[in-house]
Amino acid sequence: MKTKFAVAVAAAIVAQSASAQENIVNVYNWSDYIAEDTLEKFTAATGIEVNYDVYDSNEVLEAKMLAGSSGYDVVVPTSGFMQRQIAAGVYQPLNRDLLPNIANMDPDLMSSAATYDPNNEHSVIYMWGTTGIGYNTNKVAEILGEDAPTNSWALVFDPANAEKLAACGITMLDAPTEILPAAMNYLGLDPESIDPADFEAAAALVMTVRPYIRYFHSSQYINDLANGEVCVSVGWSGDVFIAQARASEAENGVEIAYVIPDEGALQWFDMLGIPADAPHPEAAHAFINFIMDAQITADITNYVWYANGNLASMPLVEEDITSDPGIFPTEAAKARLWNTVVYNSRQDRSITRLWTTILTGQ
Ligand code: SPD
Repeated sequence: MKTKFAVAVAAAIVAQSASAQENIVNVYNWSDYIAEDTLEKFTAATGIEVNYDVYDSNEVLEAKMLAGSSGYDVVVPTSGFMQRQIAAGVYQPLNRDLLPNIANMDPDLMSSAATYDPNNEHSVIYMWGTTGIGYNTNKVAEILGEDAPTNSWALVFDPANAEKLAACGITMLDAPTEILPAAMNYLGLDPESIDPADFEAAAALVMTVRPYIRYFHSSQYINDLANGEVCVSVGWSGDVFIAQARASEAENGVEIAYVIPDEGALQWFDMLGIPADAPHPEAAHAFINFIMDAQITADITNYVWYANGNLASMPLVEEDITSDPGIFPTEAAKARLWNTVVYNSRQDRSITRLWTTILTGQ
């Protein structure tokens, strides 16, 4: 037994030092969420090669994290999801000695994020944003008139509007923990409610507009909005602005706007974390430290149109981004934002069950 154990330990040490010698970092991030040259610049600065994969759903990331042995060194969960993954032991504490650029982070935003990760022990903010409505200004005005309720969730949750907009294409994120709270908010319920009756009421509302929704998907809408294939998307702030920029580059006459509805919207933080079993933790720290460089973060915000948590980067962010209330909400809008809720497994099962019914339309 002793010999077998010794052999296993020796093999583990060899494997560990082999992987430590690999100058690689395996990064798993949201799609459309990094500047064109960030990875190249990281490799040039550190000599570390990056393997980069993307996802567009917290549920997909969570399944991989909870299964373990993902092989990823850096991942980017949203705060509420991250909290329960931390509780499940999925992330390792960050070594701040390896993260000198953490001094660039905005203390107020980091303290908001600490609600989900006390003392920011396992994570730092990557980007943050809101979940609101992207729409094709001309098509919506053509169909609903100049008085279209573009500042309200009624645009998508009132069946009379949704029915009229169905032909030009309504889409929603495939993100139950974002769509159901928005529906609760529209119904006058607390969007942070964990009452199963409120989940049911929200799902029932979504079912009333379900026949008019072209699809539920969390990344396809960027190009579809940009090329006029769809006209209204419940989507993430930066992604709608990316659609706007793509339409403008294409000079196709499509004009896209993003709105945080007057009733309010979800505000979320996407966090950089290192899985407990990351094969290259030092390279992971080097990557996170590099991202927290003021210029690097500013370059990302300037490219993906998401707000970041890096105070030192703000003077380097383009003025048309810092002054856009869809990206940096006004104080009045901020007062109407709600937060991601950390659902327990029972609540999560009930949400998943309702969402399956919505997706299948039955
Ligand atoms: N294209 C990048 C999208 C990032 C969205 N983050 C998810 C936030 C979930 N609340």
